[in-house]
Amino acid sequence: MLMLSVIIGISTIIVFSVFSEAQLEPKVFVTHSGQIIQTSGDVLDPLYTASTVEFNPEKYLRDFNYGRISESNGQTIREFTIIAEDDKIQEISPGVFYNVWTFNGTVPGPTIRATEGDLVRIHFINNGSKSHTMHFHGIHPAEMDGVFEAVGSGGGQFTYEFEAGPVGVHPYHCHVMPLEEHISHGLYGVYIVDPKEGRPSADEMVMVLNGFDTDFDTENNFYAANSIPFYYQHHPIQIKTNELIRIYVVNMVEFDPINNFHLHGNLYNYYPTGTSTVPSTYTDMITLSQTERGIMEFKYDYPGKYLFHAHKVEFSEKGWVGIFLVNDNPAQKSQTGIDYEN
Ligand SMILES: [Cu+2]
Repeated sequence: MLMLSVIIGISTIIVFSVFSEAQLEPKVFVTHSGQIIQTSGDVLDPLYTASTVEFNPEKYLRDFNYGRISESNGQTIREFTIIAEDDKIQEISPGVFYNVWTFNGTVPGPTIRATEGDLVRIHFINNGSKSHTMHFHGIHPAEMDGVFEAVGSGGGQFTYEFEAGPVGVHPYHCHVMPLEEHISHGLYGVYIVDPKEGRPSADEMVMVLNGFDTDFDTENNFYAANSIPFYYQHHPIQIKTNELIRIYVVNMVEFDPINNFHLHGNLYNYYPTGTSTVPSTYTDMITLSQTERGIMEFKYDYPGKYLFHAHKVEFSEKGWVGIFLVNDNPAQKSQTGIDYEN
């Protein structure tokens, strides 16, 4: 008994002393742009922090935010309040905790959606410990670009206001230097501009391709569609045969020059940036550099389980892989004429 207590006591001291040193030690690294970054060495203990992020990729997938709507002189106004924070912890993979920087508490931030010509007004509040901004891709005045007007930490505010356009799918992200630090920690999201006449009805979803460098060596340790590695492999996305699927896909992976999207058992129409109503290609594989994005449209003829993943195999083996579970849709017969119900 005494022996056991001594062993437990010694191992506790060893484990916890190692643990505390690792937490307290600041780390210096050089970014790809040559900037030198020092981590604070602050103790952000996931077991005791109140700000642990619980992110639900299932909810995020089909969650579109249309803002608070009003009207002025016939123009629709959509207002959003976006709060930046940089002190949250997220369990990226079982047992791997990472300091995420968030817009409205999640990585990615909320999907902002408007129709071309609407007035988009973003009430931005920076509750972080560093300066942050919101830089939207799209067309807007220079002072709304979120680059030269850094919004100060601890409650700084800025109102971004611009007319929604052009039609398509665009990223938004913080644009404070060093950019790769602010982006790789998670300050990004998706901004969709719908055409006035709308698009054909579809089962719509958003996929942000992202990665996490959890050991600060400027290489990603995990990759995902929507932040949690392997999530949609373990929780397949339920869709139906012969139903139009529309995916707004945005690549936000930092550090790696390319990413890609391969779909199994099918091909998709691809609209780069979503700006044209005519697809540029019909394929099962696209390659995207950072912030490249587009709209994918497809239907499945046959029910069953189909993988989708990066065809950069390293990325798929580190988490960027998922499954579509195609359920038979009794309301419609397959184009092949086979009725799967019978
Ligand atoms: Cu920032």
